[in-house]
This record gives sequence, C-alpha cells and structure tokens, in this order.
Amino acid sequence: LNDRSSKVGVIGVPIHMGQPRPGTEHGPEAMREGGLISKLEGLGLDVEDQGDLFLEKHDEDIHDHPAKNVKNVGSASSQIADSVYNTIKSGRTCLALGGDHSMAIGSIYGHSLAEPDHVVIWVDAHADINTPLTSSSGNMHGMPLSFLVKEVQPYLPDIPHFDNIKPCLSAKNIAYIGLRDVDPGERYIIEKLGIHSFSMTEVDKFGIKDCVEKALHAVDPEGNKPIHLSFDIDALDPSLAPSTGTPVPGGLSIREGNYIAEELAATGRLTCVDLAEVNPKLGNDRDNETTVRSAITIIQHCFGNRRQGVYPKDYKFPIP
Ligand code: 6HN
Ligand code: MN
Ligand code: MN
Repeated sequence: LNDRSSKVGVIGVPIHMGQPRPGTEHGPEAMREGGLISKLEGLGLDVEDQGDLFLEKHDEDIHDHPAKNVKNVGSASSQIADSVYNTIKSGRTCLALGGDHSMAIGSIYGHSLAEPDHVVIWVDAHADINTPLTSSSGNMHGMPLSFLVKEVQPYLPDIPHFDNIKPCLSAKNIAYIGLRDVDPGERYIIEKLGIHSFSMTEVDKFGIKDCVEKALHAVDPEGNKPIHLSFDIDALDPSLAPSTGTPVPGGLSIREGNYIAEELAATGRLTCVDLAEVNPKLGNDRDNETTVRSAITIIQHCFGNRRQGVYPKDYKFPIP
C-alpha cells in the first residue's frame, strides 16, 4: 500500500438533477447508514468523512436546451470538481458517493486538475457518452463523458454554465466494463474514437480476469498512471442492485464487481472512486438493503478488502 491508499477522503455528492427520478440525492446517506465509514475504518484506513456537499440549487434552470438542468448540473460540477481536487491534493484517495452519474463530470475533471495524466475505468451498463444531440432523454447522467473527452468537443452544442469544466480525457485513456445498453450515437462515438470497451459480451466471452487485465493495459500500457474508477451501481445485475433508476438485466455478478475492485486496488494507483446511481427511493426496504450492501462491498474491495481475508496494519495477534 502506498501512502495515499491508506488515507481516504469521503465526499457525499447528493445530486439528482442529472436524471428525472427523485432519490439519488439520498444515496450518500444510505451508504453511510449501511455502515460504510466504520467498515472502511475496520480495514485499517484513515478515513476523513467530509459529509455531503451543499450543492447550489437554481430554481430557474434553462428549459430550451437539449440537455436538461444544465444550470444545476453545471454549477454542481464545479463544486464537485473543487472538492475532489482538494481531497486528492491533500494526499488522500477520494471516494465520491453519488448521486446520479452526472457527478462524474465534476469528479473526473477535479481529478484531472490534481493528476492531469489520469485514466478512467468506467463500469456501467451504459456508456454515458451521449452528447446533448444524440441523447433521446436529455438526462445529463447519460452524457458525462461527452463533456470530458477531447475528441468529442467538435460535436457538442454550446452548453451554458459549463465554462468551469474543460475536456480533460483522451479517448484512448478510457475503458468501459459491463456495457449492455448503449445508444446508437454512443456506439458510433465509441467505434469512431476507438474507445476500449469490454461489454457484457466480452465479459461472457473472455471472463472478467481478461477483461480487467486488457482494460488496464489498454488505458495505461506502462502501468504508472493514476486511475479513476467510475462505478455505476447499475453495472451489477438488477438482482444485486434493484434500487437504481435505469436497471438493465444481465449484469455483472458481485464476484465480477469485487474482482474489478480488488484488481484496481492492487495497482496501488486508484486515486478516485465514484459510486453512482444508488437510489433508495426506488424499490422496497429489502431492495434498498440489497443495493446498499452491494455498493458497500464494491467500495470495500476498492479500498483494500480482499476475499482471501485481510488484517489491518495495526492488528495485534492475541497471545495467551
Ligand atoms: N446512467 N443512455 C440512456 C440515456 O438516457 O442517455 C441511459 C443513461 C443512464 C445513465 O445510468 O448513469
Ligand atoms: Mn448506468
Ligand atoms: Mn452511469
């Protein structure tokens, strides 16, 4: 473990404006109530929980733009970026608890301000790279990567309230794992830009081990760059994460999710993790518990838990 990976800064990102279903703003509190912080501390980590960001709310948003709630999502993105930047600069690994996946605009941009050379592993049922023009929903949680990828910029309309966010990723520095619901315009972008993609088809064909290995090698052949993991809980099968807004059948198992997390943690270069799209207002109590339990186990494996068992650095073995 390098110095950063034993220190975690947790930021709650209670954003819901990137999609229409109320409830993702309660994702951070649901994960905290599920015992996330004490479980991370139980791994021997130095955890600084910064609480939830107080996101600016604009009642008057712009309504004639193809992307919905641009003003709210734009101002939230700057706040998220500042906070992620400060956390990483303070020498901690950043854990950003969502919130809908539009949170990743700010978290990835903030990460890039601290570590300009970082790469992204995007684990999701969806590609989240619609432009406001290719999107049929107008929901910004389906668009974050289009604002961040340099090569996509010529195809974006003007997006007001996003002046603080600059494209900071090259297409070659992104790899997807878990895709199974990709819109036509998104597939077109992925193909034209050659974005590395390990959809559920590749997971089925090659197994998760090969997919993770290939994804890491594809984005960072030399294996020395800081890594951003953006994990959408809907990457997991809906049986494991029912409380989410856009579930898609046929997803990753907990074993596959935990394997991705363990392998990324093992690089020692995981610098920021987003856990997005937990929505406790969807489904019943049992669905909520299942979803939160899945989210927490993925996070634990991102931060040093291993299925083989672990003991904290300061573990005192009992002697008679
Ligand atoms: N997510 N591709 C669809 C859209 O509306 O653009 C779904 C996006 C889902 C986004 O799950 O983070
Ligand atoms: Mn998704
Ligand atoms: Mn997503």
